[in-house]
Amino acid sequence: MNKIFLFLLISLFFNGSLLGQPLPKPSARQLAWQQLETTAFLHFTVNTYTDKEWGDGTESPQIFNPTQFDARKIVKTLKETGFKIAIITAKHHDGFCLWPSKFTEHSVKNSPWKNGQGDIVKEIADACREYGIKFGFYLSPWDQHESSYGTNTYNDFYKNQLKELLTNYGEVAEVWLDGAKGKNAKDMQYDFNGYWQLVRQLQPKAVLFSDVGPDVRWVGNESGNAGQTCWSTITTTGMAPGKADSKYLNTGDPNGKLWIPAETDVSIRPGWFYHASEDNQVKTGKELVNLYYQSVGRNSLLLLNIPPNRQGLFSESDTKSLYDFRSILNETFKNNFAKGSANAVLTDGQLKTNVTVAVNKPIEFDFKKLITIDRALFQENIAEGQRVAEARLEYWNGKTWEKVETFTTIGYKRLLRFPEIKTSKVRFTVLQAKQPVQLAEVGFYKASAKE
Ligand code: FUL
Repeated sequence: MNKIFLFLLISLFFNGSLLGQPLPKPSARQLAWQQLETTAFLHFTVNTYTDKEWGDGTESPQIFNPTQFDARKIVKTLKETGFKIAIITAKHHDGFCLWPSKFTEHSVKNSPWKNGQGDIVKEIADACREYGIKFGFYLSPWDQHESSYGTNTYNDFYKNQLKELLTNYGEVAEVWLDGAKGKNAKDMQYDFNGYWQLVRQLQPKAVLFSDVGPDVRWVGNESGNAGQTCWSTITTTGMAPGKADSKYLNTGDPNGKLWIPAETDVSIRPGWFYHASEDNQVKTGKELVNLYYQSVGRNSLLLLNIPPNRQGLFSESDTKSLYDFRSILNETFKNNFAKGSANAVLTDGQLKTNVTVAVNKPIEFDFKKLITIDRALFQENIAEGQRVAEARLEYWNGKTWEKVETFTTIGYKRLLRFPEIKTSKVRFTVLQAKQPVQLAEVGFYKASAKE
């Protein structure tokens, strides 16, 4: 057999196509993570008591005293408002540990809270298990308290802490590794590969977040805005946590070699930590819904931070916004007009049952009566990679097809918001794609009046 023919045969076998490079695809843990959609961050530490956003490591553990801390109450609220994971700041840049680490005295064990016998991380992890949501933690590599910081020994210290968190608190679904570092921080090389190996070895199901993955990347801003174009693929050559182009992270790269989807972290308040002075700046349910469209609706995930207050509870205003947020979303997405208007696999809620769509071959959705809609949903079967590069939605105005919107990427989920239209049918056309599109889900809705 001639060599070229053999090569073509092998690539056909492995790629299923001769169209080009095989598409990057998510791992099982990435696929499960993407489907969580709304996830919660809990920023809590000595900053809550000093009214700072970044502590400097000199804070006394004596100031940490959340007298009414109630993990079950916090997690119950998250569960009831549709959050699928809670990620707690086990240690922020100030180095104070919310669990009684054996490797430092700078922790809850030297605080008055529960006479030094308490463990915030454990209570959150236990509550997550009780209410059936996933648990994750943030462990800042930058540590302003620990004296070994800036030397190689610090990498061992960090790994020891990581090991405690990975072994003593049950299943961990996400590990959040922040690349942030103050300008005056001592220079040091973090052993990222060593950290990651430990996570893989001790919690193989956990996804690892850092600015540039390996499993999940930063969306490039803290305002809750994924790119209008958002690819789940990037190429990380020359990048590292804290050293990446935020614009590139925001949109991803259609030619990216690795599957590293974007996570949109944003706070319900101006700051990440609780400050009484921001009590009147809590985002409303309606504003949170807008963030949902800008993150989940653009092939990303919403990681919403709700910081516990000094008592150790969510403030009432924050809780109210969470319930409003969920009730608006439930109302908007209750009735899918696509049901019964096309192939049933497009509304069965499953990625793996899908319809293959070729470029420039419209699919029609015939509602058989006039309906009013102002929202649309599209999902690709991302298990086989992200394929749509450009698509168009049109509606029948009684005489001809009129454009609703032309857009770029879909990926796991794309939500469109447009002014109300009355129509009896719409059609969807893929204009550009990397490979034949596996369209998994479609929805047409009339938004809640509360949006
Ligand atoms: C940043 C940190 O510096 C902020 O304090 C916050 O934790 C945010 C989520 O990540 O890099």
